[in-house]
Amino acid sequence: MAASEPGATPTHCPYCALQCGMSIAVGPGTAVITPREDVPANAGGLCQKGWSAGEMLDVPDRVTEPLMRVHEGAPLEPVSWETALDAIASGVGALQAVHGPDSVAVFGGGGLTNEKAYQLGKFARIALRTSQIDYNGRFCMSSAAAALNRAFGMDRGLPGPITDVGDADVVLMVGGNVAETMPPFLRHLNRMRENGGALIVADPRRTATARQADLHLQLTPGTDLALANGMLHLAMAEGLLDDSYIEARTSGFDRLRTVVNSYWPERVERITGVPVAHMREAVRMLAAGGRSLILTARGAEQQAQGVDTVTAFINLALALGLPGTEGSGYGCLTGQGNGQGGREHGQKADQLPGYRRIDDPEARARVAAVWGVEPEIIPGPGRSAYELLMALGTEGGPRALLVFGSNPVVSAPRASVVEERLNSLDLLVVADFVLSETARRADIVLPAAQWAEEEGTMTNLEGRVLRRRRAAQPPEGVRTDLEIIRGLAVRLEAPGTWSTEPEEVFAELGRASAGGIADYSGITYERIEKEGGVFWPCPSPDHPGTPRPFLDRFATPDGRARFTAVEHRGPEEDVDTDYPVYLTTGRVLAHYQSGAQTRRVRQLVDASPEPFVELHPDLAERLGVEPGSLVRVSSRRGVSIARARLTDTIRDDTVFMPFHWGGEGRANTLTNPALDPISRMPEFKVCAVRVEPAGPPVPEPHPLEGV
Ligand SMILES: Nc1nc2c(c(=O)[nH]1)N[C@H]1C(S)=C(S)[C@@H](COP(=O)(O)OP(=O)(O)OC[C@H]3O[C@@H](n4cnc5c(=O)[nH]c(N)nc54)[C@H](O)[C@@H]3O)O[C@H]1N2
Ligand SMILES: Nc1nc2c(c(=O)[nH]1)N[C@H]1C(S)=C(S)[C@@H](COP(=O)(O)OP(=O)(O)OC[C@H]3O[C@@H](n4cnc5c(=O)[nH]c(N)nc54)[C@H](O)[C@@H]3O)O[C@H]1N2
Ligand code: SF4
Ligand SMILES: [Mo]
Repeated sequence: MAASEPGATPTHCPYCALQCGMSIAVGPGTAVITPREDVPANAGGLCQKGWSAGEMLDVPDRVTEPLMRVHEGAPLEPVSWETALDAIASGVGALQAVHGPDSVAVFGGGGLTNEKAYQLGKFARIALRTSQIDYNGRFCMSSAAAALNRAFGMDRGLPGPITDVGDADVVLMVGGNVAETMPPFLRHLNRMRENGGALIVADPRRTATARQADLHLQLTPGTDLALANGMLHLAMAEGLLDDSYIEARTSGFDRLRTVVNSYWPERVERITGVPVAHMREAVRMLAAGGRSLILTARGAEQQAQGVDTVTAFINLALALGLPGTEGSGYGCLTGQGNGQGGREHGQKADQLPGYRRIDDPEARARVAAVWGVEPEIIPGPGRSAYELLMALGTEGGPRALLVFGSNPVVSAPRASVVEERLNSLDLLVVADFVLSETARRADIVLPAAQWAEEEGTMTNLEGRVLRRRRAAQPPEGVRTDLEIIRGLAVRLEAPGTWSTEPEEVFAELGRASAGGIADYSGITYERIEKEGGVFWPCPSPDHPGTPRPFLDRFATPDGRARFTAVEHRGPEEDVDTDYPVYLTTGRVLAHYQSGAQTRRVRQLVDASPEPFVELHPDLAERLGVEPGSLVRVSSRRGVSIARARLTDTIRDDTVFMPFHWGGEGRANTLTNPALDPISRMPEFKVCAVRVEPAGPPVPEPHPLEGV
């Protein structure tokens, strides 16, 4: 893989799961980024965030030395690494001596490289001996992951290479706004449409993605499950099912048929607001296409019925005979840079590396052997992310928390209570590049190296393992996460080896994953380099990798995909007279996640300086809200204030807020933490709010003021 500029290092973007290929040439105070043509995901494209990613490397308020408070309430002040790491080790030791191993918890992130995610999971289990570890992927991929496991026996985001999207005849995108969340993905959709293919989008908003669609299903938030069952009902009624496929490759259809019978079109139209004619047209298009893909993203998944919702779309795909055939199928759009790898190697509460279950005795024995410990010392499953955050500082809950790669003060649901829980801790440690809203509350902050300052691997949304390359040295005083973890493991006298060399850690991860579902044991840095990435599973050095895992059989015990009959339950919190409007939340192009990174990049702040509330002009008129004025949005959890942005692209019963900001415009002050019973995913995408004018139009803020 050649760099596109002499002296530039070929690598991948620090942000989302598309993992666009880019080359970066870092000089004193400058970083020049050029998109790579040789990476299929972006094929020469980048979004605004990718182009400006170099700026993050030397933001003025980058943390470059460890910070600590000498006592509670004191300001964060610089200390040496020795002081900081000793203080963490002794704090952890003291708490665990009195309250047991589970009094210390770990919170990871889907942006961490495979090596770091693996090492963090191992660190929690055998250095801290705690069961209390989970990560922000619980807020992201957990519903799709659980549904994929249930139906196919394996959780691989896309069913094949991303170029399949361009080769498709029809793509149904449910709750995904790739025009803003993965702009170069549009190249694939555009290629499909240039070849005569059609795009269908299901979203309560006519987003930049929906505007490109041939058909837009503008459903009520939280009603996707009913839509899927309704579409399957129509497919049955119109004789569009693939009976021989159902017979040969699936199980459980009969029970599903009974449930879906009651989703007659007019009933579904009433629930979803989508006209029957549109549903019928969508089903006919999907069934007629030679190659049809159904894709879901967070819009359909971040619901308290998210697992069943994804299951309902998988059911539809299976009934039409799509999964496990070349170029067709069901897939979910993974979100974070390493959202896929980050959910495979053991930072999840119930998981060991290789996508193994932590309660499986055989898995424990195998992983223990690689770690050089007795299986008995590996703890059992812990709490899911939101439940973990809620348990902090409570009777029997963790009293210390170590955060690597997340900013839950902005991104967790019902965030004001999350703040209270963090404040009640005896010890909060955050490893980050900057003082995020969460780091600002920490007792100890550890300055970590960034994407372009270290080596590692990322597994993109296709399931392709890629190499992230070092293009610059970290600033003096900054350490890599692997170095930080080692520093702590050694002080805690942990068993096993704690390499700080990513390639060595990757080789160990490979051994620990061998024989598991996500088997990386045949992948090496050299192969990734030579082959332009390797698709897992890849169980041996001579195995070619697996771009399309389900062509011959599904990963279930009998090789068949499983239908599961699912019923629409509706959102946990519906609108009523006190809270008469739906709130949904999501993303804008210029900002990434909690905004900790992108709110520090000038051109991104210029493009999108502040939080806002998107609402329909008719709703604004009913509420007496002027364009550009501040509105107060209240839910049963709290109140947020942000500028009103009027647009007729949103339903008039729904408002939308991006979640990229903390402070008074924080969307997550409002969101409902109702959890999916299986995945424990919070219902970020629908709750009930009241919207009121909060003042006259106000001037636009000064760029970077919101940092
Ligand atoms: N610019 C940008 N890009 C990103 C990120 C970012 O923060 N910023 N984050 C990355 C990550 S981690 C993720 S997970 C992905 C997320 O990528 P997406 O899933 O595309 O992003 P969202 O904006 O969260 O949600 C997508 C759409 O769901 C719609 N929606 C809301 N409620 C519902 C509903 O009930 N049903 C349906 N069908 N749709 C609904 C919203 O209107 C929104 O347009 O993006 C990745 N890329
Ligand atoms: N209302 C609402 N809330 C949501 C969502 C939504 O759609 N609506 N989406 C949810 C989703 S899908 C997600 S993924 C979460 C994400 O939300 P967060 O977990 O808060 O994600 P980030 O903002 O990416 O936080 C990453 C933090 O870690 C730092 N960091 C990045 N890389 C590294 C690293 O390699 N090492 C270390 N030590 N630090 C690092 C960054 O500077 C940043 O402060 O938000 C969820 N919250
Ligand atoms: S689409 Fe995602 S990976 Fe590509 S440049 Fe933008 S943020 Fe980076
Ligand atoms: Mo995400």
